[in-house]
Amino acid sequence: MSPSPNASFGSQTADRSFDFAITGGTVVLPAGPTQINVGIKDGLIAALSVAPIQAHQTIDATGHFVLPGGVDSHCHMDQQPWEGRSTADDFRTGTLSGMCGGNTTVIPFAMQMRGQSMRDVVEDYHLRASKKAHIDYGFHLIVGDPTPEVLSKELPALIEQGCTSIKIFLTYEGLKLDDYEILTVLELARKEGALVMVHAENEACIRWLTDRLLERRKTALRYHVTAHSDIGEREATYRAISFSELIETPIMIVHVSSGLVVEEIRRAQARGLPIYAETCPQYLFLSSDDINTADMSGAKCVCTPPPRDPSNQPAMWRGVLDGTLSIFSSDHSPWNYSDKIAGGPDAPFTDIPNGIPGIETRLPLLFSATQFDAPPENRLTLNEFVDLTTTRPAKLYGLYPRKGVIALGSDADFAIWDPNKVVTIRNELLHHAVDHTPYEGRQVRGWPITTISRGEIVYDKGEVRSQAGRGLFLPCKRPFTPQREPSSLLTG
Ligand code: DUC
Ligand code: ZN
Ligand code: ZN
Repeated sequence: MSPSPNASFGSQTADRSFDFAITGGTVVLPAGPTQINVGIKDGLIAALSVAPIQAHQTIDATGHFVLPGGVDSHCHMDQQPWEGRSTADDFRTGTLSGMCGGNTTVIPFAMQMRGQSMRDVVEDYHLRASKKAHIDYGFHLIVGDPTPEVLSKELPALIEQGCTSIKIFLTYEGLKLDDYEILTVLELARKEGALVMVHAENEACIRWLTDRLLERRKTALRYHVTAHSDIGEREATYRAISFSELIETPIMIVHVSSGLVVEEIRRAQARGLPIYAETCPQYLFLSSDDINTADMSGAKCVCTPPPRDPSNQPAMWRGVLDGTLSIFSSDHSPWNYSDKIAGGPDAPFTDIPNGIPGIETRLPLLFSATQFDAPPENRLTLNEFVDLTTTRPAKLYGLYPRKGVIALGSDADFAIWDPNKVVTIRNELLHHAVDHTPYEGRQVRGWPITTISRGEIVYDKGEVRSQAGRGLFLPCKRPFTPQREPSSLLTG
């Protein structure tokens, strides 16, 4: 396989049985990268053939890699204001940015706070997303108030309608659930075959550390990392694992940031527990050094949990390479820098909104690192790259095989990569509405130059060809078999 530049469009007239063909590329099939042509009809993959394919329109992908369109299963857009401040991306700019970064599917969150009806919240998100999304989307449900009505009526109905994953928080005033509430949500997920995603940080550890740091006037940005200790993250992870074990239902620990937590998850998985885990670019490509700046620019890298000390990174990479961490998503949280530093240069770390943008840079950062930059023993095959970023998220959130794979009958969603394109990441290249990227100035090799969604070229070499509102809501299947019997602790 020796890639050469310039995929180009052409048209053929002989046999018009396919709407569209992708020819000449190295196509990443589940069985491995294969020199094969792809035929598309009615938005679906209709042929995979070494023989030539005739179609109305052909894209020549010679020298390029043809990957399934990325599935970013953790991103925030159009979320309601948080503590009086709003994020920059709505569904229009958030999905546009994802699409230009090689994704064809996103799963953002519909967030319920205390006192809100989950059903009303989701209806509102549907309204906004359906008018603005460029690519297809599902919703995870953030459950901030698991009342009996929500647990017995609203959630079962929403799961039936295709919102089959639930995020819960073990920290944050207004969102965090107590231990009893967590158990009731897990119980519901078991009954319904849904997956619970856990934001695992210990609230009391954060509050105690924050209070003591502020008493000592330790207010600089770097104390954000101290306040959100990895010990507190590990405790909450262990608690969530224990609850999952007690209720006997799988969970997903999201945005794992530290080697301590990876170890805890590995131990649980070694005991045979169905514990899944996700990490994100900020825990592999940023560190606490990026927050510890003399000026406020470190606020660009403040997120929760925070990027850890650089000495932590080898353990994170080990977790990716040995499969303990099975999903790599962006956790795109699009705060503007201007909002992050609105409190002025002396604002304490507690004043900085948590979260960083990254939906468009997620895939190129990992591609470059794992195909070229890492030492050979730390590289991933193309299939492993696709699994982490695309196939496993589609499987675990009930979208496979419609999404996440190049196979007959799947949606014709592709990202065509130029593996030799060298890009210096600059915020002005990106399509989000955020005023910065934490990866400004970083050079990567390999870039998704063309995105195809349901057989439509929506982005090609810098040109946006899609319309806001073309994205479809994706009802997700239940990822697990519903268990009508309660946990064996009650039936044994
Ligand atoms: N949790 C997330 O999932 N994203 C951003 C911030 C947070 O706390
Ligand atoms: Zn979270
Ligand atoms: Zn998030």
